[in-house]
Amino acid sequence: MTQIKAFIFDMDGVLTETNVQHYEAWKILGDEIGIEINPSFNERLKGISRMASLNEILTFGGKQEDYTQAEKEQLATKKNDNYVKMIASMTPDHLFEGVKELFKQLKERNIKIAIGSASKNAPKLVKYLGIEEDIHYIVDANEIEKGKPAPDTFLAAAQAFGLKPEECIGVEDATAGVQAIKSAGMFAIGIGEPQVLSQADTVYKETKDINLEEILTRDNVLVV
Ligand code: B16
Ligand code: MG
Repeated sequence: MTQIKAFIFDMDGVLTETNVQHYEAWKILGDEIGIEINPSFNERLKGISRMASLNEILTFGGKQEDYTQAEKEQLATKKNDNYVKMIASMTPDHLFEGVKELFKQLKERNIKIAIGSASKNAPKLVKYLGIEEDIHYIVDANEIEKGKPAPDTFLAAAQAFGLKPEECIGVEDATAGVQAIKSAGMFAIGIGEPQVLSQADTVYKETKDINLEEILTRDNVLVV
């Protein structure tokens, strides 16, 4: 029996939705470099880093060899500048339903709360969403060498709290993210469709559906 001491939440698709803005910003960049992306292709970009997303787009357009690393950095910065402008209008109203209540339940149980997002803009989003005071630790995506599906993002949060992976639960909406949680050796809560997130230990359709009692009383995760 392991006592759960921390929850590590992904941001996009778990606490709020920034997928629309990411897509819009990539679409603008794609149009500029002659690669037309569509919503179905965009699904591949969920949960992966900015540079990994750009590489996916370039490969999709058959232009993976056309740019130097320095040029790619410039393209990624251009996309990010647009994205940052787009999310600047976000407010606490954009926080998904049920998140505040879940945070409250976790706090009552002295369970720490971390953000384990692939986004380098996570601190900005935490501020816009008005949840700064609820979050004990934000993983700095700039410091993560191997992004999701590698376990590093989730392990960084556990390490910051001085906890073992089995004392942490990760929450993710992307397959790459669920893979990251599982390879970190943590219990994985998926948000979305069970068929898509088949590697997760349990899946809820939306964040508001998470039943903390149900999770913490499972045989493999028991709060004592
Ligand atoms: P940035 P998450 C991810 O957020 C997004 O799902 C993904 O589309 C994006 O490329 C990535 O953050 C990096 O974001 O460009 O802001 O650093 O789901 O890991 O919270
Ligand atoms: Mg996500």
